[in-house]
Amino acid sequence: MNASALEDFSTRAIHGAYDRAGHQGALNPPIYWSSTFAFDSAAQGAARFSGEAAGMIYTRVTNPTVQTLEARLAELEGAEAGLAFGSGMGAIASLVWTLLRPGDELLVDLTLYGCTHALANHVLPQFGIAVRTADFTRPETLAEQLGDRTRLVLFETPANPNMRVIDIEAVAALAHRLSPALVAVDSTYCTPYLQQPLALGADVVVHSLTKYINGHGDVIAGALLGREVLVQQIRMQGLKELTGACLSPMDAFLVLRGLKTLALRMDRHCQSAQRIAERLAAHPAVAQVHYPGLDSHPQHAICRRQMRQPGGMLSFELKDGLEAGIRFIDALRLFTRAVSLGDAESLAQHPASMTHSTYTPEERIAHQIAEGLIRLSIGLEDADALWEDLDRALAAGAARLTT
Ligand code: 4LM
Repeated sequence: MNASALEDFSTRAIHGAYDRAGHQGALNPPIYWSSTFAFDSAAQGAARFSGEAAGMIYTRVTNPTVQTLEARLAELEGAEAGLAFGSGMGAIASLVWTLLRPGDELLVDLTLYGCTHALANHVLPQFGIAVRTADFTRPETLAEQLGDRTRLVLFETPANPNMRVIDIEAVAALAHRLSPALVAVDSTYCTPYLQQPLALGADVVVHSLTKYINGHGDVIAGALLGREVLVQQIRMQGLKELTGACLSPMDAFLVLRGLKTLALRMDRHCQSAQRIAERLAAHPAVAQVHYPGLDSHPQHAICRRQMRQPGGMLSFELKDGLEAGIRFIDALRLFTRAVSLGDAESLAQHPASMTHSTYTPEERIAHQIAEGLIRLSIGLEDADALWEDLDRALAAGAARLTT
């Protein structure tokens, strides 16, 4: 959290991987609004296809604006290479379809974003891929789930929506010792500003750029960062042939624009989330607050070690349970009732019936997603105004019970 690291991050987020000299001095990377690119000769086209010559082919594979975003993200994440996608799910699907074959095993944490959970636990088994689940907050329980057939280990930290924090270094070391698996971390909640999984031993980082990295609620996008050879394999199989989930040049431009203010925005999200988490934890109607910046969080020490700050997301449960929670959500005025996260606008949603409705009720119990859990994405509005809204909605949630 020192000042020079912050400055260095912001400088790279604003200037990284873009040379104005090649673009007539344009301050911002131009939007290359073209689906295809001309070859000077048949031989040049063939050489680009075979990989012998660099250069553009077709925007599903690469595009100069998208390439600038990929290179800038790689620089920020400390990766050899990056690959952008049309959504976070596009990135995750391209990763798993490239790496996994029938007979392979995927090991995932208990808690994943609802659609990642559905892909792993409901879809992949239909294609002969065995999916194992473990509680990654207890790395000692992972050993029995890892073996020669484990090809990929995938987890989020902090996990959506219950904010469990996973020790990346411990899990990566164990996975590499006991299996040939690649370790992939979905770092969407953190962005490279708060957490650097590759430096802690992970092989791949995935992001939904839709969230904090774009930050303005106007783009759906994803990315994957890792070693050059792996990224190229996923580009030419997962992205080009399996999912086709490419990012549009306009959306790449918007994400590059959002990236410029990422550090500033994250500082504000984190500061406000910490204040709100503390006030919620002290409120008599609240049973439990899940925020890694609180001393009471079970992985508070790991958060302090692994994250620059504890992030802008939190979730909580009310003493009066689900019905009070629904009344609370309906009473909000400044918070927007919506899924997604990381926008300027504060958002509130009910995971069990919304983002995590892909889990069966039995799975939600087994995977530690409480029916009454409420998730907040703390935006960039004034923190006191946000608290006023929450405080009033908490009173409204409780009031109905007594009448
Ligand atoms: C949400 N999340 O939680 P795209 N990884 C994580 C996520 O939270 C998400 C994705 C990947 C939510 C969306 C509605 C940790 C999404 C998927 O939405 O495909 O960019 O990212 O509210």
